Amino acid sequence: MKNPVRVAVTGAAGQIGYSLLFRIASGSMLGQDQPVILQLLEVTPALKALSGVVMELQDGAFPLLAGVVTTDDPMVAFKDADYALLVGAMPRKAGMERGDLLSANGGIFKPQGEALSEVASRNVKVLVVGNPANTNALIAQQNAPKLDPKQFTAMVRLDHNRALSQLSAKTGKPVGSIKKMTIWGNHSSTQYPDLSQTTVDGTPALELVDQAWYESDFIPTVAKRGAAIIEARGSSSAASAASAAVDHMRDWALGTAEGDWVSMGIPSDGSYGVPEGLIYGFPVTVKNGEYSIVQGLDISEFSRGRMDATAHELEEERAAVRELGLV
Ligand code: NAX
Repeated sequence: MKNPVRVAVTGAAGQIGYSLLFRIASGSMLGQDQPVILQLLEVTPALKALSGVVMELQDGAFPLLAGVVTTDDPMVAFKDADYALLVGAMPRKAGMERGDLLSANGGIFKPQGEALSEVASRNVKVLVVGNPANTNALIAQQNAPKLDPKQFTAMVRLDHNRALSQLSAKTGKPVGSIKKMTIWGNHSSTQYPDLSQTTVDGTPALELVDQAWYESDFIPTVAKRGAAIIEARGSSSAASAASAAVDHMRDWALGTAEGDWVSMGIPSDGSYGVPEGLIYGFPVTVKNGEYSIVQGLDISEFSRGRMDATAHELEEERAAVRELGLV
């Protein structure tokens, strides 16, 4: 058995936390030979609810769960953390302008970035789930000068998984037969779920579906799936979001499958003409805990337009948080 690693989770008493913590404790994220110490951060009023979640974690009797810390102090939650999943965020409320939303989230992600910079493991892998995830990741990253910017990522994996399942349903082929799916850009309605490289049982996906379905059905269904779930369930996606977070971290820690790739929101290095520094969804492979952008893909005119539109939205968000002095 390996030595335990420390996994920090923020917003741990929330909906996503309620699924996520149990998946991490069970070994789904880091493997069945990897004990974990959970370091859970919540706002002070939610600590009581969190203590109930901790009782349930204890009652799970997970052999890999080597300890649980609960706190309302980021400096405690992130101390020596090897992995940090930043789930807690300020949701958009009715009538809230984007500037208000970004400013409220700046109040969360700036101090969390600073705390990670000071006390986390020097190799910490950070995943931001809380929305607006890409720009929250940028805020945390820009306030963590002692860490490598590449250590900060945002979650587009739920969109990636939604795209796999939509294509699977359309073609009648299992999800496992689908390779090389990509979500480019922002985790928002401007995201671009790209089938141009995707294969189903080795056949190009775009030979199996028509362009009209791709443009008018597939892309909007994936991009608006979150709203459809709120409409049906009365609350936003939680278990599927937790599952996607587990997938993202597992692949980052343990590597991607040969001959395939996954989508991660990562700092752009300028690849594919994406403005440098934006936290943007790219196709990536992972080896030895390091991700690399898949290079050399042909970008059609259709793809170019979609990729630029979502980049433009992220540039606007970046300009807004710059103006607020958050980055
Ligand atoms: P909940 O409102 O159920 O839980 C959020 C929790 O975060 C609450 O318990 C709250 O007390 C806590 N929190 C707030 N500020 C905090 C702080 N400064 N430090 C620590 N904890 C804090 O939301 P939930 O459904 O769990 O969703 C969490 C976030 O994930 C939201 O921002 C949501 O929009 C986002 N999502 C992101 C997705 C993605 O694909 N990137 C998909 C699912 C989800 O919508």
